[in-house]
Amino acid sequence: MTKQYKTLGEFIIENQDSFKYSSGELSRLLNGLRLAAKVVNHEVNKAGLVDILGEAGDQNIQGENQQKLDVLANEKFIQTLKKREIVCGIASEEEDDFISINSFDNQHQNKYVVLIDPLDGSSNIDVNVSVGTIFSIYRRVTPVGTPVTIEDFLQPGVNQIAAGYIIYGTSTMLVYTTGDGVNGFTLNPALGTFYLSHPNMSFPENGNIYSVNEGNYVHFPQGVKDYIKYCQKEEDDRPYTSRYIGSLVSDFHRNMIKGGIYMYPKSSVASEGKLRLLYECNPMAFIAEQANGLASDGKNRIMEVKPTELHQRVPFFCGSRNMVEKAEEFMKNANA
Ligand code: AHM
Ligand code: MG
Repeated sequence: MTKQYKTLGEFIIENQDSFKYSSGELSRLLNGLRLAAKVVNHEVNKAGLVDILGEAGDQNIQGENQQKLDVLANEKFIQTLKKREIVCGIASEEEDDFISINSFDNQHQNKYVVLIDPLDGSSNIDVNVSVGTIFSIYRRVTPVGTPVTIEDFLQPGVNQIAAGYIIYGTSTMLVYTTGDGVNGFTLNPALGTFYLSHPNMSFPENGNIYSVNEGNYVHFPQGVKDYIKYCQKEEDDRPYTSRYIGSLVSDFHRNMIKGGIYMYPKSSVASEGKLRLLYECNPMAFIAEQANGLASDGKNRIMEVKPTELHQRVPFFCGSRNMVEKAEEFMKNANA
């Protein structure tokens, strides 16, 4: 007999009581993200047909303009979230400013803000390599009934009530947490249904994979250079394996399953690194911590960094607990 897997829809409903706030609303919000993920997945899967279907800027057969996939993903997520009367504001890596949402009869009653990186690693699309969507959900801090403000978005990661990612890989998966562990769901494309395939995901405490863009080595702080040399040294269980896809979601996902560390340090050419605190690092940090891993800026817990601007960048070290602690130790010792 074939094993019966739980669907994402069933899982969301079954687990909504464990959520301390208005659970029905969060369920509807997660269902909205699930729907948008399926639409974006459909588009990402067609990416290789771009020469046939047309480049961004061309018109397709219906006379509609073709869009770049990251722009399209941005629109799909925003459209889907706007339709549900749950979200009062959205901030996206693709938008300069946050979007305030309110309908005439709603009077700013919605309680949640969503921060999203609609298609992370999108430079990988042209070469048929995995990309992802990253999302993060907070309760607003300004009073219900008033328009959403920047304060609602500039919250530290510890305030997140849910976060997740979708990986458009050899199979498409949605992985998320509401603060009660991490669960992964794989899409059956024939049925359009996500099934619980990876319950209670967890980083091994130790790993043997390090993921960093070593082309930037000369620009890294001394502590990072020292840690990389440590990873490469022939001693104990080392040298470790180097794996870097250049797509945060994919590198993170592999490291969570196999054990490893992902690093995007600051450097002499990028004083805060590259990754965005609000759209990339905080959600991945929440997932990492819920999966027994760690996320740090090299010294401090990522989720305690107080954001000062929407598109703020931050150095990022994330993954298996012992590996992140070891990297921090090297940075502390080198005082860099
Ligand atoms: P993006 O938001 O412009 O796609 O950039 C984020 C991506 C991450 O997914 C990835 O880990 C990193 O940039 C790769 O950067 P680099 O090419 O500098 O190594
Ligand atoms: Mg990104």
